Amino acid sequence: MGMIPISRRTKVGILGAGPAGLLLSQILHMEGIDSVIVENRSRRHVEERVRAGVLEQGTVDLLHDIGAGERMKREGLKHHGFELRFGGEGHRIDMHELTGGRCITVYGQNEVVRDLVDLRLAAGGEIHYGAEDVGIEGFAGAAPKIRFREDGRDHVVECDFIAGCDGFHGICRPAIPEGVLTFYDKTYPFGWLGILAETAPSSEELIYARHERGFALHSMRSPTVTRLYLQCEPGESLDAWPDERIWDELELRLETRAGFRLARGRIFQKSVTPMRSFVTEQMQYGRLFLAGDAAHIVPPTGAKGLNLAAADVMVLGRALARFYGSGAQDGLESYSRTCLRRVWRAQHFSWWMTQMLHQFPGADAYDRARQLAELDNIVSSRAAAQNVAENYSGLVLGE
Ligand code: FAS
Ligand code: PHB
Repeated sequence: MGMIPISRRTKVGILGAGPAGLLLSQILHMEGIDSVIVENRSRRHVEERVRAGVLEQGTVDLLHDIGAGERMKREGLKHHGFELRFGGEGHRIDMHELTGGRCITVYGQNEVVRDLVDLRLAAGGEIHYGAEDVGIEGFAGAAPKIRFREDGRDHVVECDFIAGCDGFHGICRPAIPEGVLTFYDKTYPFGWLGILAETAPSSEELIYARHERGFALHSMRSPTVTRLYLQCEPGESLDAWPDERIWDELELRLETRAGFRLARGRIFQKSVTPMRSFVTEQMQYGRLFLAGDAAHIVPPTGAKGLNLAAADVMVLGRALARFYGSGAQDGLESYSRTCLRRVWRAQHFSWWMTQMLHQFPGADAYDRARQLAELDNIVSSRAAAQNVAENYSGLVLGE
């Protein structure tokens, strides 16, 4: 006879120990609400996965509010502006001045994840890493369950709600019955080849460069590690990009008439990210709530992915706290509507930055001249620059 599953009860069952799942678990903990996280990869894999690097003001404030801001305060790089580079010239967008004091902090997503995992485990938080055969059920009614196997044993987590924080390739969104959700999906005819290199950044701030040869982005992780991206074919093979070719191409695309020099160093991480815009409506079904990449994807040109995940779980955490505090369900019922307003704002901004800065196959001379005119407008109109600065540093949307 099969072993009886190990069963346990919690208020909120969370799938995924990425930024969304960990942030939600800590937000709930601060409200005295119990949760369990089930993650199918190892702790090491999730903590070492290199992804986003830019935190909006709102995300930084949230991390401080939930007690996860100490190391970020010490090691994060606070930036008041960034550069748009095109036609061989650089133009600084002074976010701080244009938004009345908002700025961004450069701090790797994997560092945020590390800080949150340490915080959760120190507070006795329950995270099941390496869970196998993860499944969810009962979320259409009032008895949701998460099932998984761990160390050869079956486990069941009985909960009041399930938070689907399991990313774009997770199981929660597909678990919602066919025909219930509406999907908005756009793929781009290019990807980003990203590298981490052991060299001091060649610029204090980020540089977004539009160049005839293709887009390039200069970012960083610390005073000794530079993060760089260049536009490439969507399914590009890393074999086609030996280090020398990467550096030469980045140097060409980041060139300025003043003779910008790009410092080189040992490349210790390389990856190709496909570019996609995707939205799920609604972001909830019964007692299942989707948050972060499980519900939406943006091209990283606007540095919104991680920040949208944080915004979703701030709304969900507040709604669950209201429910457990007073029984009121209004926050839960309006969760999707509240999140989707910000999601669509970030979708537009990310699409707009992407279409303005990348070379599109099939674009003609008119398209290229229009891109340059759009960029010229941003760097010559205060109102246009203000719009970019507000969206990039993160809108404070009244909810
Ligand atoms: P995540 O995908 O981070 O986390 C989901 C978690 O769920 C993962 O740990 C996964 O292992 C787990 N999971 C999946 N299936 C499961 C299952 N069946 N059971 C249990 N757990 C399961 N954003 C930027 O702003 N800038 C960038 O440069 C950038 N680069 C990116 C590069 C890549 C390759 C990718 C994929 C994304 C990138 N993003 C970037 C976006 C990224 O930062 C996401 O927005 C962010 O990770 C969203 O966090 P989560 O919603 O927590 O999803
Ligand atoms: C990063 O540093 O990884 C980064 C910065 C800005 C972006 C995307 C990625 O828009």
